[in-house]
Amino acid sequence: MSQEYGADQIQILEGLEAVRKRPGMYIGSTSSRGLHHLVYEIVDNSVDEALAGFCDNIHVWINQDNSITVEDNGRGIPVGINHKSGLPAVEVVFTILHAGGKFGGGGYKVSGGLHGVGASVVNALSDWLVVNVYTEGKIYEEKFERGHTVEPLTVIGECGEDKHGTKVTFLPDATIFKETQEFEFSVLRQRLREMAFLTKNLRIDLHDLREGKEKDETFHYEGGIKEFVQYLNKSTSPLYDSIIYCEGTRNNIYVEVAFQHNDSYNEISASFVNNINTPEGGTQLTGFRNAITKTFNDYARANKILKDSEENLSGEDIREGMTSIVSIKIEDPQFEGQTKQKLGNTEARNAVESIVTEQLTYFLEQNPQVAKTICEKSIQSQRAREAARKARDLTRRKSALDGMSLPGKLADCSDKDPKNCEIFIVEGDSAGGSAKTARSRATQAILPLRGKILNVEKARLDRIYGNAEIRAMITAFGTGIHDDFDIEKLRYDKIIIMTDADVDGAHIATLMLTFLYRFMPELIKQGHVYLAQPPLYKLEKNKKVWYAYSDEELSKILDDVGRDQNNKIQRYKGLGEMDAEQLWETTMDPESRVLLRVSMDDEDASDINLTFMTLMGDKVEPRRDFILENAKYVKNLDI
Ligand code: TSJ
Repeated sequence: MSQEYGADQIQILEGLEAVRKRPGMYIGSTSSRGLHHLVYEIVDNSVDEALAGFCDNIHVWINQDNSITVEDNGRGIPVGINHKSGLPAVEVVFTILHAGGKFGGGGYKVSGGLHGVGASVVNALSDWLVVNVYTEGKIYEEKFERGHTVEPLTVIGECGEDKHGTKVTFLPDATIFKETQEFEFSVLRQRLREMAFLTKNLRIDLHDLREGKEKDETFHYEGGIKEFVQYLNKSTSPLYDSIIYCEGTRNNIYVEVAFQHNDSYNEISASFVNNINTPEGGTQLTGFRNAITKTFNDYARANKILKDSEENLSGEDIREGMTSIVSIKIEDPQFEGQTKQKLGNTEARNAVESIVTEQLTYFLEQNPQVAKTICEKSIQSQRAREAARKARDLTRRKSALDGMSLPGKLADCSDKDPKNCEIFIVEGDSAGGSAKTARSRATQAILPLRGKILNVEKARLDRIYGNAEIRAMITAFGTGIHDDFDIEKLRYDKIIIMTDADVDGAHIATLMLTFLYRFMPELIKQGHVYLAQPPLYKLEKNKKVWYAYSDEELSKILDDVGRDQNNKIQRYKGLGEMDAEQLWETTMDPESRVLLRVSMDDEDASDINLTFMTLMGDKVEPRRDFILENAKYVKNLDI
């Protein structure tokens, strides 16, 4: 017995050392993303307890010292001795790799992809960690440092018999998370909100206790994913009031879907398995799509909305402008694909398909007005798609015939090696004129665009293809779009969006980014898209000139040169106020300019999808926030 105990101890040490040696293998990375992942790992355990029906409140605190506390009101991690190891079960959870979920058995577990590696990984990557269990009137405590027990499990006090739950506090190890140890409220908020949407009746409270950042937020959605859809559609105009909702259990798979159409032309869909996002979808999504395609076509035929002679509505037509959430809970999820983010269980497809077909058929019969609205919208989409196909075929044939005629407004560069070339997309004809004069002809091309470009979130494909500015960009870049996209054909290494440094400019840049994101996302993913940074101020003093790109920079310069009446300060309201020489010096000259590269990693894609959708609605302010807050811009210093 004691020998066995010793052997287990050695195994424990090896496990935790492995985690510290290769943290990336267990939590993806040691960047900010990995740091936040620690919190999700812990919270997932409490959410499991909620899914099992024993917990309805979770608190998360960001403490003053940047440690994190997570507390739930569940049953408490068992404190009894685990037979195999001779250790208290709670100690096993924190010290043995992959021990999570080994006992207790049954039920749906939040686990898949990177998740579910468990509390021992968080423990191994924490400078220190304290766990408290409240059960049967007693408060238990155990303390760890870098994964090793430093104070064994002991009873440290008493609590009311009614109190029960688990509390974990940990400080991430700064020697592992070298890049940053600082948690971001907004990042935690995003994930915790999602968790609350996906777990009806679970209340999650997030508290920031850090000095100057004190904040509290509660996430509690009795409507669950119905409220999720409402939230995603909040900045659009829904086409009808109801949120269509189906729920049921088949073959031990719990299925929930909710959807609603809005006045945009994009489909927004997110699917989850055991509360884990599956950006690549999988069988559950296939089941959902099959069900709605079949059910709407059957309804439209039966009610003569679609004539016998007319073609079936395609799935795409029905899903145009649809916001949907598919969430299932399954005991043994199988994740497939390169990134293990795609559900493979075929029984999930059958469960979703049959539940949705059954309940949606009933809903449509009960709500003929809503049914008619969706069918008619789908028929319009079908017609627009047909028109778009014709327009697209026409442009394809045209480019094949005349060998791609470049847009008339484009001032192209002379160098034919794309690696050396860049294109400036410039807001307005007058700024475009200055840019054409200023540029370095060999390597810099200029494409001026008139006014605000079309918001592709708000237009159907036929209109998008018909839009002159958008066609100009597509032909100038050379890559084609969507299925035709070929990065090898890219004619410029850098696509630089150059707009005024004001709210309108930021809006135009966002519209441009939206177009690129929807039609040529690879350009962003592969880092070819940049934002130019025109200066905000020009300071002249004693025949010398300084440019400042922010208010802080201006005041720094003023500190240096002194604040007196010899200072001539000009605030640039737009690119048009600069002459060609100034524009070159401050914004275009590769030797002196500052560019921001627009970045997006694959893992972010689904979040960004949701973000775009909520931001491309009718309000201007949130769009601007997108530019300032949500997009990740990497300052590119070596260009
Ligand atoms: F994983 C963890 F240790 F980090 C952690 C676990 C952290 C936090 C904040 C909470 C939890 C947790 C675990 N909350 N609730 C539970 N529940 C159990 O571990 C549990 C309790 C009872 C039984 C049983 O079968 O009686 C089974 C389990 C899994």
